[in-house]
Amino acid sequence: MSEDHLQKISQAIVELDYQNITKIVKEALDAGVPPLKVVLEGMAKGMEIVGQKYEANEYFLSELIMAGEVMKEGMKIVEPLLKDAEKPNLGTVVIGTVKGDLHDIGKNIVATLLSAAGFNVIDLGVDVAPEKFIEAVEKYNPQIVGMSALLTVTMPAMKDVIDLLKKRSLREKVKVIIGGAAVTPEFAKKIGADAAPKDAVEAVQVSKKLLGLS
Ligand code: B1M
Repeated sequence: MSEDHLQKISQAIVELDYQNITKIVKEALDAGVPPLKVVLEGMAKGMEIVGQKYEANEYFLSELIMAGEVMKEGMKIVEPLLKDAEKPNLGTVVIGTVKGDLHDIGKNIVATLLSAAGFNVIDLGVDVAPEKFIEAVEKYNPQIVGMSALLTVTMPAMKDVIDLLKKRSLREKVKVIIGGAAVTPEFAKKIGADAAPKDAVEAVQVSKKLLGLS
């Protein structure tokens, strides 16, 4: 039953069904499908298929843009449900998508779940220059810096941020987590990040672990 709803959600993303995504997501939630499942096993799955179609030249840039809009529309329904009213204060996370990269759907989900878990999240948005990350670290004094990159060509910007943190003697003060479709634990190790959680759920678990909270 839950599988049918998830399949419908994924299909709505693939078919770029902006008109009906709200209704389909609401139906799934009303039927008791957990909000996180709707995001990770419904909408994100659909986005994966959209990416495959783009690679196969079945979809083009306009379809990528539309798929992003459909997912954002669905997220409007789910996001409030992921955020708890009563939260502990686990610390501050500064997060952003690195310079040159405009993909923010995954980063937003990570930010939402971190916030729901009790972190104070400072979201710098997309296309964030290394200097901006540093300014935010100096201003907000976070325990964690999180970076997202979806393009292989923008992944080196993560190293630029870490190098700048080192140069400004800030690296020891923060933990650094990185993520995005092409990011691997090996890459994280190579550039000197602390961890590369594979998804938003793992990002929360890893963040707590890095701070000795679990
Ligand atoms: Co683009 N795009 N895109 N795109 N896009 C990809 C990434 C691509 C893989 C598609 C493909 O070819 N199969 C490909 C990259 C190839 C590569 O470099 N290896 C690509 C390309 C090429 C491009 C353009 C260059 C296309 C062009 O212009 N010709 C262009 C680049 C623009 C730019 O950034 N400068 C471009 C543009 C776009 C849109 C703007 C149209 C749109 C983004 C809309 C938006 O984000 N607001 C878009 C989309 C939608 C995609 C795909 C289809 C879907 C991405 C997505 O939202 N996934 C994508 C294909 C794919 O990824 N398979 C593709 C759903 C999301 C929930 O997953 O972001 O992976 P994801 O996040 C996950 C995990 O990765 C992880 O947790 C998240 C949730 O569980 N995670 C973290 C992410 N960040 C994390 C941070 C953490 C921890 C975990 O800690 C801090």
